Amino acid sequence: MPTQEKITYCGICEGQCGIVVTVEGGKAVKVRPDKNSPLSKGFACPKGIAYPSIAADPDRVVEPLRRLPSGNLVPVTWDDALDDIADRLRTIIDRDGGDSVGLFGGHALLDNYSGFFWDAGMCAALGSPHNYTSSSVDINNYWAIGSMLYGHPLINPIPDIDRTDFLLVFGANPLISHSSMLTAPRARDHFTGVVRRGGRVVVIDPRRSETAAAFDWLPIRADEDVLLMASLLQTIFAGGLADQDALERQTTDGGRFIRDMVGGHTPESTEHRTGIPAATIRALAHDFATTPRAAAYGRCGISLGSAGTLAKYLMDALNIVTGNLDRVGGYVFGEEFIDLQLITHLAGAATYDTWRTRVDGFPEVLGTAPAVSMAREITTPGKGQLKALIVNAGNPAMSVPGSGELGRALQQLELLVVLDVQQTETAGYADYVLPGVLGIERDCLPWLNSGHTIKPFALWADKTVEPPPGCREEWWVVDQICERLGLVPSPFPLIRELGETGLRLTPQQTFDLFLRISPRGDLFGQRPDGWNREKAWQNPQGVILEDELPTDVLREKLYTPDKRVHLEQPKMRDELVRHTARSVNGDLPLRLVSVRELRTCNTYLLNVEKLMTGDRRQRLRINPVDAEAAGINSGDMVTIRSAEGEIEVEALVSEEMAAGNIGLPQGWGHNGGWRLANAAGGANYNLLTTSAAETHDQLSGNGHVNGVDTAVSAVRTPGARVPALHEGGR
Ligand SMILES: Nc1nc2c(c(=O)[nH]1)N[C@H]1C(S)=C(S)[C@@H](COP(=O)(O)OP(=O)(O)OC[C@H]3O[C@@H](n4cnc5c(=O)[nH]c(N)nc54)[C@H](O)[C@@H]3O)O[C@H]1N2
Ligand SMILES: Nc1nc2c(c(=O)[nH]1)N[C@H]1C(S)=C(S)[C@@H](COP(=O)(O)OP(=O)(O)OC[C@H]3O[C@@H](n4cnc5c(=O)[nH]c(N)nc54)[C@H](O)[C@@H]3O)O[C@H]1N2
Ligand code: SF4
Ligand SMILES: [Mo]
Repeated sequence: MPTQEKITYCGICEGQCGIVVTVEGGKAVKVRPDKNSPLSKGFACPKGIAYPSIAADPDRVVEPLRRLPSGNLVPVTWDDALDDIADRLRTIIDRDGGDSVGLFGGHALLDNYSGFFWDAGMCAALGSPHNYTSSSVDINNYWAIGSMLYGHPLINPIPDIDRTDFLLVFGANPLISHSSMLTAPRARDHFTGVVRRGGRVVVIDPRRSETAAAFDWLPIRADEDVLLMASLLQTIFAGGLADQDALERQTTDGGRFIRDMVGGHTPESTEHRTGIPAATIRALAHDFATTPRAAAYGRCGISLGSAGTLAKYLMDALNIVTGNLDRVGGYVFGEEFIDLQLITHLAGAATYDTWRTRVDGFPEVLGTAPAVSMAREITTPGKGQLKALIVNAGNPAMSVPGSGELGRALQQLELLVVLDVQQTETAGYADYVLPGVLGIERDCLPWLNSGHTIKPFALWADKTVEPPPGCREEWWVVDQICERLGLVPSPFPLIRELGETGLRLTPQQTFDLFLRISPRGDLFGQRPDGWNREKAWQNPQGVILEDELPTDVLREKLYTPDKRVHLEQPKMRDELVRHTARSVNGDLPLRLVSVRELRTCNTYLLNVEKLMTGDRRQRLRINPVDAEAAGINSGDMVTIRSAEGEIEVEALVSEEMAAGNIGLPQGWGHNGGWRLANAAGGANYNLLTTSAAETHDQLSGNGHVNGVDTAVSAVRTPGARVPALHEGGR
């Protein structure tokens, strides 16, 4: 077989970097950044470059595995696995109903539209509310606000980063994460571009993150952003700095509700909570409101807090109240390549709070339920108790708050099927581990990112290499199980009905159809310049469709019936009251936040030798003042204690943390079937978080993992230390 170079993009994170894959003997042997990619222009990070090593990982699952009563996993044929899984599901469904079966879709479905929609489709076909995604420990509060304010969950305005003069960043670290819910390939260039043009970037973060260090850092006490935001808004209203014209034009109530809601939250009343002096808050409010082109942007620092929906609401309100919504250099609406907003709207799938979850009464978000409830859905008897679960491209046993409780609950399931490329901690509880494929081994479509990409962008790329012979695409696996159960897996009722007549569309056919009927589509030849799948695949680098995102398009973009933004949200007032009442826990005085690292993605990639070179250990960052108070030095083993549990980790005393806050990388402390990851040591962050419903974001059920109350003390047993990386490794 000749050596070939094939173009695609990397979908490991939202950076969407164009890559060139060298294929030799049917295997990916090298990946390099694609200089000709219109948006990423020759950038890719070490994770994307490591794709061949990820694909060739010696621990990779390459054939279906079944658990024996002895606990060992043994290889089985696909037919045997699928038949047995379907038989066992059939027994459960016949006895307890379709609502006793569920799915969990993880972060690795980001570039995997087929996997994501087939998961959602199986739940819809079963009539099951047990449709869980990692988005519920991530961004479900963004979707909730999309629905409340703009009439559609998938509407998420983004900062017009290339034209703004003031970017206010709440809890995001794009220099490491490569940006999230704002797809800006070469993120660093776009963020630093603001300053190069003479503008300002202020980063609000309890940690002097890589991004905070590159710009103006404003330290805050973790999980108190909503009080800062309320005070910024209060100052803006009280100082007559609100853009009243814009408010009257764009919103239903001219901003009166929010003005009243924040009225009592003067900077003086919140400074003791946020740790930010009132004078600083006033100056920031003034600067933000008087810069003609300004935008506020935030990510996991706020959405993984205890009141993420309120935080996103207040952040959007900052943009709206200052007249920056839908204006050049402000907070603008993206454009999807495939118009999933329209399609989900027409299909009745663009929902929020149309039903509540059984055990916790959380509102559904886009038809999904929160992962923090999963453990209780498994253990709470009654109609709708979760008895069987398929986990697709996620590792909830580590990623979901309250890992300890969830791990115990997963063992109670009658059937757990894990579709992954590795034997993860979740796979450790599974009856079946089925081998999925990697992004370069299937066709990829940035279905989720498309609507918040910095420019309208056409992208859908074919696979570049065949997967190992025993591996199967995730949608195919779900489809095969459904076929055996007589189900058509689609969240779209029309497609389900079509399937029931015998015409089962593949993901490619379904999304080709969606593309062709989208505004950019070819309407089956009626718009000869329009797009279809074939044309997209002929342009695997992607095509910039417009140089800029449009502005002054509010009425076209909104899905609210009156075409105005609904800032009047009484639930927000209740949330602000709830949050304001949160007291500082004297026994657990330090707020714990997560640290994301360049060479891991959430809980995986610690098994890739190439990414584990150098001094890679999990270390707890602690400010010198807090370290001294606890008698801790760098290199000491320390105990972190929360209301939920304790873990032991190594300390790193560093001024990168603002006093009162500690920072720990998540996704360490492995004990699955991945040898190098296990040998990397460390402890699971989410043993400190809880699944208790009342601690999470009430309006979306989104998990609370940032700003958790903790205490740190020196480990009493001297000599304890984390094992070095290669000890006991392969
Ligand atoms: N404490 C704490 N917890 C957090 C976070 C935090 O910051 N702190 N972050 C949260 C966020 S933002 C997220 S998104 C979630 C992530 O939560 P999860 O999605 O549960 O975790 P990941 O580690 O991303 O799991 C991805 C899994 O997919 C597998 N995989 C990778 N590529 C493929 C593929 O192509 N096909 C298949 N089938 N499998 C694949 C990997 O081996 C891995 O097991 O975690 C959340 N949890
Ligand atoms: N290298 C790498 N890239 C990734 C990932 C990865 O694991 N590794 N994961 C991907 C995923 S799934 C996602 S969702 C994105 C996330 O993308 P980002 O949100 O940009 O990444 P985080 O590192 O979670 O950034 C959150 C920041 O908020 C800060 N923070 C924590 N608590 C608070 C708080 O209470 N208030 C404020 N103001 N700040 C706070 C943290 O210190 C951190 O700097 O990254 C993606 N990209
Ligand atoms: S930045 Fe994200 S998309 Fe780009 S190569 Fe790295 S992991 Fe892949
Ligand atoms: Mo995420």
